Amino acid sequence: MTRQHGTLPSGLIFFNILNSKEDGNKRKRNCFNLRVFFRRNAFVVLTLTAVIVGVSLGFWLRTFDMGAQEILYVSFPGEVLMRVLQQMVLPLVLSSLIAGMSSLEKKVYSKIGLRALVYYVVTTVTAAFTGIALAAIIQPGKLSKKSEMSTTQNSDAQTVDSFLDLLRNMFPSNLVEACFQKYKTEYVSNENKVVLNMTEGRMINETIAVPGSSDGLNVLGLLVFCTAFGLVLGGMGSKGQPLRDFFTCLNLAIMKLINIVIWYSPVGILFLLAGQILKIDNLAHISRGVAMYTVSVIVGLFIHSFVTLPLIYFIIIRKNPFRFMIGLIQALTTAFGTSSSSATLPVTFYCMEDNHKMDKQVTRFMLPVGATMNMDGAALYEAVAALFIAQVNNIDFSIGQIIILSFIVTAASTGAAGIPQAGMVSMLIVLTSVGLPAEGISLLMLVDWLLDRLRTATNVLGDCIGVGVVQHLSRHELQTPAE
Ligand code: 7O9
Repeated sequence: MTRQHGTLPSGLIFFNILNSKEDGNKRKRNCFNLRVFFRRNAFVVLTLTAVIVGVSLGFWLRTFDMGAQEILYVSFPGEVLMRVLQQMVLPLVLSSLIAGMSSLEKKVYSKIGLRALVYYVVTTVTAAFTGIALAAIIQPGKLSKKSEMSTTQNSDAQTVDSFLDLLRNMFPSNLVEACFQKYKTEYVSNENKVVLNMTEGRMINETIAVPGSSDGLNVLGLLVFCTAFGLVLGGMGSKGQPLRDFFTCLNLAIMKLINIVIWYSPVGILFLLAGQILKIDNLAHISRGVAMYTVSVIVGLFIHSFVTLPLIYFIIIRKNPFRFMIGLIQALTTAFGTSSSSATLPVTFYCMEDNHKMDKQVTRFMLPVGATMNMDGAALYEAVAALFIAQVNNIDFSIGQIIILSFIVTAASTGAAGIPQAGMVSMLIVLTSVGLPAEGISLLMLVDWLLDRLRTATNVLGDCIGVGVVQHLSRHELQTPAE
């Protein structure tokens, strides 16, 4: 039987409690359900309380004028949460992708893959256009003075190199290294070669590109390898069974571990937020332009999360999208607390598989891929940011340029995880590609701590709704539920 989804279990349970005409058996089940109901909701209430207490604690502690060292101590319990969550990511991604890809029929995974791809492209492009429309309507950049900007350097060559880095990272030369390092082109000045700059008539040192690396999981490389490996394993029939069992078992064990460590997340989120509030510089320094830009992004993320995505969910599944979203509260608050969709991935898995009983065959493939490549919030943010910088510099965009911008923003957000130090670089790529000055990024950095949190929550929501939609569309093919 296909699994039902889209209905929060606690919602069903609540309905059952109200129904008094039931036989003994059902009543017994209700007693059990009541306990589950309180357990689940206690967790959600705890997580939401953590956000409120964390922010309040932060503002209260601000009155004490703390130094950097003290702020570090306040955030420490949050740091532990980040470490624990990030620790789960590697085994989770490996096992879920290999177990997921190897358990599916060839025909099924190609259909799921295609549907996921269409969903990702459609939602990301919609997000980009939402951002473009808002920036055009609100025009935040018209309020800002150009003098507020400082310069950052970037050249076309660096944009090309970032793209090549993305491809290099897709094919890591060493899998063990891919677990902790990405390839990154670095630039050193070539001492032997000093060239004469003809236009300005002065001598400059030429920089050359050399291979380098940056710390962090090379998730794109692992994604490509695990998908290929899983597919091959799936095609091996009974010979591949031991390894399939191994990865399925690893995945189940990791999920059990996540079910335990997740209880620490309210504490971690509380202190992460308190620490963040302490770190904020004086808000009075933010100019009106930047404030309007922040508002544009927030309104855009709000529209995408509460109108566009729920509408897509409703049109396809015909169920209440907000009820679905209630089951995702833990994942969304964790995304807000950690501002990282990869660190949130364990919690996302928990919400989708435990709260919503989604088909593991879909989650195992779509959640890691979604966390890496589907970033609606980032696309929206980058679109608003690019237009904001264009407005600050009095550059008008034609319709053609706007369409190009939407494509570039979609591509940049999709590839972000493959580029080292992505946040900034991805934004720089967008700016240089549409011919905007790369200055002014420092202006955007002022409010990035808030916008990053919000867009991460949107990114995670987009991934989850995608799983719901793709599972619904693939329900006839997914007849045999995975363990
Ligand atoms: C936001 F799949 C995983 F979990 F293994 C995974 C691991 C690493 C997935 C993604 C990554 C990763 O490196 N992601 C990444 C994301 C790297 C650089 C930048 C970004 C973009 O981040 C978002 C944003 O800034 O808009 C946001 N903070 O969703 O995490």
